[in-house]
Amino acid sequence: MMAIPIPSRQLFIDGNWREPVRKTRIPIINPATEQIIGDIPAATAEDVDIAVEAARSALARNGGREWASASGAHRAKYLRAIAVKITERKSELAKFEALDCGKPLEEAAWDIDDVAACFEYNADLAEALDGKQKAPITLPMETFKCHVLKEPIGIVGLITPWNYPMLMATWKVAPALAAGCAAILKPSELASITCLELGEVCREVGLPPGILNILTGLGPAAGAPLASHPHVDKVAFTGSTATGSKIMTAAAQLVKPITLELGGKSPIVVFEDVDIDKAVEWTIFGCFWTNGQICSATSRLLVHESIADEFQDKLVKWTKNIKIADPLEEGCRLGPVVSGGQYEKVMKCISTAKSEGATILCGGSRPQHLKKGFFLEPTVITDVTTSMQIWKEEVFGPVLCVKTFTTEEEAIELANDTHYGLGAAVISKDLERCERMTKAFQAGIVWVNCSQPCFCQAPWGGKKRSGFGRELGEWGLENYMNVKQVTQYVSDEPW
Ligand code: TXE
Repeated sequence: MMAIPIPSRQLFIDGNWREPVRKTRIPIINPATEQIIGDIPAATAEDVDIAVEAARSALARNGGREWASASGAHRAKYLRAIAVKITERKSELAKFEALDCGKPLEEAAWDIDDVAACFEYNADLAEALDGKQKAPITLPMETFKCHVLKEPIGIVGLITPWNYPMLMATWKVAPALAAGCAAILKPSELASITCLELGEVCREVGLPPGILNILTGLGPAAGAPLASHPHVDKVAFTGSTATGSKIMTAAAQLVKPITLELGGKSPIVVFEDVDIDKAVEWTIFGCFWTNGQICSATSRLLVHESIADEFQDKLVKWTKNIKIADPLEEGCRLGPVVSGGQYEKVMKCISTAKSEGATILCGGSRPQHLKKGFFLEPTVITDVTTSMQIWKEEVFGPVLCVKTFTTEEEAIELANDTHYGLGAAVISKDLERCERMTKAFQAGIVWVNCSQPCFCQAPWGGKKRSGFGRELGEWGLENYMNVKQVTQYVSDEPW
């Protein structure tokens, strides 16, 4: 495949490209080759101040009529134009994504489709918002009339991770803009190329300057000052639980609303009545898709003991057949993990599991045929106990741990034996049982007879240490709006 040049961009502030105040840049490393393929600007607190000022001016222009208090239909036009441009550039953006974070090109192309669909969907929501304003509320006294106004929250800081770089940014940017907010996006320093291209798309469609600003850079240097900025009215974050906790601490100082989408250690429970082939397929997809780097990956398999041997044999056989290759290579199903640091982290999780007494059924090493790049084999681990780190902690790599169960009650107990609560899956032909499991799972998302499908119409988010708040669907838009109660005294009689 032909090499494609990575555009050299600056920070996107006030509708234009602007060099960071400290003029420093961060290299982009292709995780499949370990080569430097470009660089991104490194923003610091000074750039955050400039971007926040641009956002404030943008919201104040023409008394707010240009954006925040314009109609939803007006804002929707920009969102639709962004979706069109992204679709036009789909194959190039997908390649950037594959080069930057190592996901197979085919998966990256699905992501770009989802990005465009999410902008379109939020355009629909923005239009519908106009008809929902001034919704009357029935009061018990006729002397008063009451209605509700939905207003944009203001300036929002959006801090996003590297596993779905453009899509995770879009989950936040699209509803924030639909609601009428001005946004400052801080993508992950490990994968920022497509987020910067979103800036170029916004410039091309003529989005009013300052409505979306994009600051690439390191977490503590660029993300932290954004989260704690007094003029940033809300922060939405997706990333690790440790960083989410820091953001919550900073937000607490200013009583700033936040939404957090954090890590997970989601279970997939497979009962004895399943079609084993299909269940193995969902198990593999649920854990190894996007190289296992998904917050909702169903990385703890609970399989009924009566089918465990047959299930495990197939699982191992099929896992060994997964094609590991450069993400741009035809037929690649598993690329490298995102960085050297992530590679070390995953390898350490595997060696700790071994030292704690678990058994590696397959994988656990670097694939022999790939000498460069942060590649690791998809790994299945058994003989796992509930006190082991591999059972408890998020690995964020292609690593599945397996345990058996005998009763439904035991399955529920094991499934919920985690301080996370993002996703959970159940595979069974007994739909009543699936319904019982659905209610029992302590998770924000439940998959029945599947794992991982995600639609921009349906709410996404977790409980426990996986965070709080919901993205996507109408819930995603609500994240970026305040509800204002308006009560009017309408009687001529004295009160
Ligand atoms: O995450 P961070 P990292 C998990 C996964 C992974 C681990 C570390 O287990 O191995 O996190 O990955 C920004 N103030 N997930 O280090 O630090 C950072 O620049 C403000 C799960 O990449 O959480 C980036 O933009 N911002 C996850 C974003 O936070 C800060 C996806 C996420 O980075 C900051 C990614 C600070 N002090 C990793 N420090 C998921 N749930 O999908 C960092 N950042």
